[in-house]
Amino acid sequence: MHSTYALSANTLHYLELEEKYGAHNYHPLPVVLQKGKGVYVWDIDNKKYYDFLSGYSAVNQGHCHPRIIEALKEQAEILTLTSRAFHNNLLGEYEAYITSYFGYDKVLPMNTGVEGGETAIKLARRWGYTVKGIEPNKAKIIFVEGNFWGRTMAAISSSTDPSSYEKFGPFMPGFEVIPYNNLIALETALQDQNVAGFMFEPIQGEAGVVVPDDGYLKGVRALCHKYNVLMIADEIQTGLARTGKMLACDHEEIKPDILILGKALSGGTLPISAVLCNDEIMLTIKAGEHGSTYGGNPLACKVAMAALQVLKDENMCENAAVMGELFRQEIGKIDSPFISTIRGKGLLNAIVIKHTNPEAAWDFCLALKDNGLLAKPTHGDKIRFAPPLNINATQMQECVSIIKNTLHMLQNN
Ligand code: IF1
Repeated sequence: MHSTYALSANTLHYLELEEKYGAHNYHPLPVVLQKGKGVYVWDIDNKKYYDFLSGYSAVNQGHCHPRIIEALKEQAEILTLTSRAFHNNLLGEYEAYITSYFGYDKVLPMNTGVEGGETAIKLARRWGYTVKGIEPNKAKIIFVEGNFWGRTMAAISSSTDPSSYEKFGPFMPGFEVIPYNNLIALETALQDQNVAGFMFEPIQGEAGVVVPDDGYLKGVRALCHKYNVLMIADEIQTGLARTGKMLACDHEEIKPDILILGKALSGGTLPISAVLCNDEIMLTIKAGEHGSTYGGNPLACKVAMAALQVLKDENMCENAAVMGELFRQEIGKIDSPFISTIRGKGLLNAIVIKHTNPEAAWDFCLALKDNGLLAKPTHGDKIRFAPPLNINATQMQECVSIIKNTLHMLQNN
């Protein structure tokens, strides 16, 4: 099947601008968005779509959530950035708020998700040397195959995806990669006394929404305790109500030693990330040893508190759980030879497309776009379905119909 629609001249104009003046480091769907509200976005020709990507889970609260935008606007007119050379009147308030929200002694505020990951690794290495007693420069961090935590040199050094790391070497030493969802491999790796931390996503996002077996998280928790290794959970994508619980780790009632948050911490308004842990770990980094110009700025502090409060006040965990169940149930009922799998938790879901044409998932997303729903394929055959968490049942049923009808088109071509 191939797409039969034509792009508007207006759309082509924006595509050409980016093509000519921007780096070619992305391959977006050919849709140019100009407005968003809740679960909807509009393109430059005013066509309305359901957003089933939610900015890779950065807009869990929905586009331009009024309370988050109000916090942003209000604080933008008062004070936006002081740097950490001075104190500001919102940092302490935010730190108290977020640590009590998640139950940790302390927080270290950063900006992008990948900086959160970098920070977690620095904390684990420092803890390894100063608390666990690892010999200088011997600390190891264990990762899992299929991990994704960003684009910095450290992040790609742990990657098993050639499109992330190829021709960017040399890489960061002290990293080891083991299979995901495999507690035997983890136990073997943790026996090495030089291991300081195990960093992983409770559900793998980029890998195509890979949900580990029940009991994996509990098993990881127990093994990390047994071998005195820090359990580092990257909840940048899975956290903040996305999977139907505030954190994906909550599904197995376990608490990581280091928790990394990002994306929806700002509801999609600006880059805000956070690393949370207890004093034994956090206080190993002293003044002048880590930080960032924008980390903990008053604008971010104000926005993050609003973004977190909205998740609770609007029962987004519960809604994500119920709507996710509905989505998987309804998609599961569709009789199509082109769906080989539907999987996920809460509103972090993916279907795997089975088709002789390797472009089928991409073409399917183009057709979904024409029918008013935006989603993006990953790794060729997987499509992530992750709408904002305030989607309601009527809207979800309409989206299921769009997906169903689009699948029929795929069949007929
Ligand atoms: C891109 C996927 C999502 C992440 C986890 C850290 C980060 C990410 C678990 C880094 C970022 C992104 C970035 C984006 C694509 C994307 C993604 F397709 F790769 F899998 F979300 F689904 N940990 N994920 O998922 O956060 O530094 O970007 O703020 O284009 O690279 P960041």
